[in-house]
Amino acid sequence: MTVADDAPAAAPDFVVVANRLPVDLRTDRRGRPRVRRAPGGLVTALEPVLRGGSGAWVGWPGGVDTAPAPFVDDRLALHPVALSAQEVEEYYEGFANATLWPLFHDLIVTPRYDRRWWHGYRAVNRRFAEETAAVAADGATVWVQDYQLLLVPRMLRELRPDLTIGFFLHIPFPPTELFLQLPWRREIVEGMLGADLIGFQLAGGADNFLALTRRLLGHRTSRAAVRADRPGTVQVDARTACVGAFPISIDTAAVDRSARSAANRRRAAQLRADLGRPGTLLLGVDRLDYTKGIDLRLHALEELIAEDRIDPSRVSLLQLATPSREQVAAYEHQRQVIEQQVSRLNGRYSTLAHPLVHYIHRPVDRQTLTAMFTAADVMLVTPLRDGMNLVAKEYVACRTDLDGALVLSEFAGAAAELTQAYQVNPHDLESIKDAIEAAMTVDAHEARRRMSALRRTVAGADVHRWARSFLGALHAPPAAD
Ligand code: GDG
Repeated sequence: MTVADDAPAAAPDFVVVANRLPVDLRTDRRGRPRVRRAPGGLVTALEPVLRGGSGAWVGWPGGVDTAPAPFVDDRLALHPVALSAQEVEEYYEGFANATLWPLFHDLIVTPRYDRRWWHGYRAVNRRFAEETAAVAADGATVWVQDYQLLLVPRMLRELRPDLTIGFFLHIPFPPTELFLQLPWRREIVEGMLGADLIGFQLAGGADNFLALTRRLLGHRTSRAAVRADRPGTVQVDARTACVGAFPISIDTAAVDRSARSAANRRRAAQLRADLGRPGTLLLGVDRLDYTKGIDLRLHALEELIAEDRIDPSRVSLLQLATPSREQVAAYEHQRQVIEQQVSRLNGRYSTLAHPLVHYIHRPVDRQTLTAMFTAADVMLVTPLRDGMNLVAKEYVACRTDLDGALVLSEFAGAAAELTQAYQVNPHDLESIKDAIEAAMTVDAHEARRRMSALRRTVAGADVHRWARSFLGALHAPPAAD
């Protein structure tokens, strides 16, 4: 569709605020702006709520300096927030992805504390808050997403005290000792406390946040540790903010359906044939990010081969590493490390008929991804730190045949639920090697037992339940301590 389709009508009573709009903006051959829906987990989860009443989404459309006027796409009102090249550098690449991202992932790389970036971050957060304040209906519900927008809840509350404001953090929330490094720690915590409900993936993150509000701001909090079914509370002046754990998930039924289709089975079989029918197909699917531990699994594979525990002529590793944040230096460095490892492994062990590592550094479509999950014998998810990791859940949802084994880092949020996976400590290379070997050699009965249990977990807690439980808690009065 072209962008100027139609303008939003009534003021929305439910507004999602996220760094990105759920669309890609492009220009067609005649230079006209076009939008293409870019469906992600969040859109799927919120679709019923957004379309049920009058819903809107505020976010950056990507690109610099240009943003179309607000428009409606398939009954969803989209409100683009334009960013200049300098704002992208300071707010997005800088403060969000080179300060907060490494700090919240336990300092895997050293965060940079740059005052210029901080000022850019604050200014862009203010723009998001102002746009949202101008859009939302009287008494509307607003759901702010993730670490790019930590200041928005408070800014929005000051502009529009009539709103009900929820905030959800998709990445881990670090322990107090790490968080306190941040020069602007007070403003960030006060920013988050502007929400009525502050949601984390795990109870551990919620507990870290409660401890921080006590220590840094001296707020009174509920003493009990947060459980999934019982949020904690923080007393912010006369107001009570709730703090809870809401582990995100996937649209399990939809993934299961597409995995079962005859077309997907054909694609998966074709994929294995194209890869030379390896005895065992290992798979990694990640954004190319230093938190994901892609280098660790390559290292583990190299040692397993060197120790004669894996026969390189019988195994293939398919590694999809989608380009991500390429302007940030640490990402460029991680790419070099991974690509050197892939070359070394292939140089040493590939034959003309059988490449050991198939490395793809570009995005693939969802159908291809589903076929990869369906075709792979062992899925490798080895992050050093990860808020949840949806790839692990998607793999499980695709294993309708109950085959396949999941190697999963203890430091991924998903490990709390996926206890039947082969769990590893990613800091311990021997533990990764042992788990890969165990997953490759497990007998069929044990493999099916584990996969059935994993599938029950992922079926029982899908993304619709996640959205319902967050929004339910947002509208429930805080429980007494
Ligand atoms: C953050 C948190 C948390 C990947 N490559 C392609 C592609 N993907 C899809 C995957 C999956 C999604 O992207 C990645 O989600 P993850 O959860 O694995 O990781 P992050 O991007 O780091 O997400 C994370 C999440 O937010 C949600 O709260 O779980 O911890 O870091 O769905 O399948 N999809 C397509 N082509 C690709 O090439 N179509």
